[in-house]
Amino acid sequence: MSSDRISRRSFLARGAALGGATFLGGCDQLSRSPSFREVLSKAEWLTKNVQRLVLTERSLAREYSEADLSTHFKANGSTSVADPIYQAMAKNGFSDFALSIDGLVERPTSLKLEELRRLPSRTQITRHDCVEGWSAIGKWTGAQLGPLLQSVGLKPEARYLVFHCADKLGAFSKYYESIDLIDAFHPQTILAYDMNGAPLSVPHGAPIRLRVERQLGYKHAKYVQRIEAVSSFAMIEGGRGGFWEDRGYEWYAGI
Ligand SMILES: Nc1nc2c(c(=O)[nH]1)N[C@H]1C(S)=C(S)[C@@H](COP(=O)(O)O)O[C@H]1N2
Ligand SMILES: [Mo]
Repeated sequence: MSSDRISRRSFLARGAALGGATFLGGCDQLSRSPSFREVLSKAEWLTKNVQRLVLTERSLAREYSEADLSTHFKANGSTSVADPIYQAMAKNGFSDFALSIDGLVERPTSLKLEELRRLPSRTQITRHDCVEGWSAIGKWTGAQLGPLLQSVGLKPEARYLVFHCADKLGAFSKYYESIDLIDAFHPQTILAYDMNGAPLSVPHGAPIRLRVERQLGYKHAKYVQRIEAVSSFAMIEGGRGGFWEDRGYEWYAGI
């Protein structure tokens, strides 16, 4: 992170020199302007990571109202899990489920669903965009990932979180995904256990799925069993940070 911080500081200094306080204060609005994004994306002195920090660090994905909720929300990718242990847990309403948080953390933790439900939570109505060309608006409630990570304590070497899922997609390997710490600590990044006011159903990823609202659908890992903090995902599965990334999709799938 330190090189990002340094470049961000020099970017901000440059920004201040160019546009002063208005530039910085209007950053969130500007970041939504396509021409502004285009200007930044052409600036040779700005790395891709720094653009992401500056453009999206604090900005929230758009939130909608109850009236905007989709009457049908497609379930996509895996819509069930073959693993018999998972199926037994589903029969018991996931009362035996426990989420593991391990890897580069100070206090490896295992959390029951009821414990997750007692953590600081957030409810948000957002639009889910799938690369396959469909979108749907849903209401999600879940534990905010940031405070949870603070309580387990990330080690200084941690740079990414890997979400290990219970399902296999077709005959292939298990689904997994990863995000960086910018997205991990973003207020809208939650481990969702409710969808549209009811416990998450199996087709939508029960008992918990990730919501990382500024990215495309495939980043929103369903059936999350384990969160692993890592310094690099190069040694995990195909090495590109996700099931679909290993098959050619972008790792950062910004909307
Ligand atoms: N574990 C797991 N997570 C997954 C998938 C999957 O197949 N397995 N599919 C992804 C894709 S491509 C999309 S669009 C969304 C679909 O979420 P939904 O079923 O709630 O619509 O989940 C994502 N997360
Ligand atoms: Mo998707």
